[in-house]
Amino acid sequence: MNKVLLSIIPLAFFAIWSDFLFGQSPGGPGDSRKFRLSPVAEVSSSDNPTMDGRRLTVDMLIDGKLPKDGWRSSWTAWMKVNPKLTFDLGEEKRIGIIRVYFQPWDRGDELAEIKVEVSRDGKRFLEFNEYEGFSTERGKGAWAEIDLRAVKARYFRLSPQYQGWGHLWGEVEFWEIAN
Ligand SMILES: [Ca+2]
Repeated sequence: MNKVLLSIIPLAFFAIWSDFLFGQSPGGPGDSRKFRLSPVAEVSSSDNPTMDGRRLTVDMLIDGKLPKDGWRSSWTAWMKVNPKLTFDLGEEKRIGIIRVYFQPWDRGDELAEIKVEVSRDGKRFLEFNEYEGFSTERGKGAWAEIDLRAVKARYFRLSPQYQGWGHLWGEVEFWEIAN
């Protein structure tokens, strides 16, 4: 009987943990905003991925799937390159949170900074803010959560800066404020 219980507990723990990790609820407890995931119409990059660029394209950042941990699954990769990524939501939305699924490789604080610019027409971009402090365990995927509070725009440009190897990104989510 004890043996059976012991084998069930780790599975249950994993189920809770993975639900937390891949949960559909950004923000934290006490956040009065309600969110819904916004579709992204199109993504483009100033620089093509530097490795497997034809297979592991920027479109994989908006396919709703997450790469596995480690070297190197289906991560879209820029080695020693800082891309500028432009996301078109298709229409103007009020966005509260952007989440980036990424994996630091050489060092835990490899994703040093992300600059966010916004635009209504896709031509004139306004600098919104710069975000840092995305330190996490090397070789494991993690969500970087960028809190914009509430910004109305159709186009979002993310300019990440690396320190160390470069960038391994798996998904970018735009969470619209629903209330
Ligand atoms: Ca993906």
